[in-house]
Amino acid sequence: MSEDCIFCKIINGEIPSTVVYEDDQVLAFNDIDPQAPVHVVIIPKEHYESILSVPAGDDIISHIHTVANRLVLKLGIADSGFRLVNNCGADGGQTVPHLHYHLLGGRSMQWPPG
Ligand code: DGP
Repeated sequence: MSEDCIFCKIINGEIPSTVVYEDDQVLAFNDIDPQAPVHVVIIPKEHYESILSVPAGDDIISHIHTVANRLVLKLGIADSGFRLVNNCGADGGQTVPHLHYHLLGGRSMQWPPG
């Protein structure tokens, strides 16, 4: 846990969120500013500042992808397609310094992203 981290506060219930999935390693909740009909944020319960902070051999990224697969089925976006995004660092568009993946679906996506 990191004291000033918004996502750590969501994990410990200090900040409310709409949780769509939880297990001992991750929490997934609806984004406060959805960019698509489905926009879920998937985070590890352990505080890593970004993907660069994850130690080699840690299986958290693999687990997040497994959870994303479950969620696309649960949320009905498996057939139409979806996007799983990790923003890393300032130029990557990361605004919350707690590792997270965005799961977006329910509309057609554009490429390249802005
Ligand atoms: P990023 O820009 O990749 O760091 O994405 C951070 C996302 O987190 C952004 O889409 C908005 C979301 N977010 C920030 N604060 C909160 C919050 O308090 N509650 C929820 N549900 N989402 C939040």
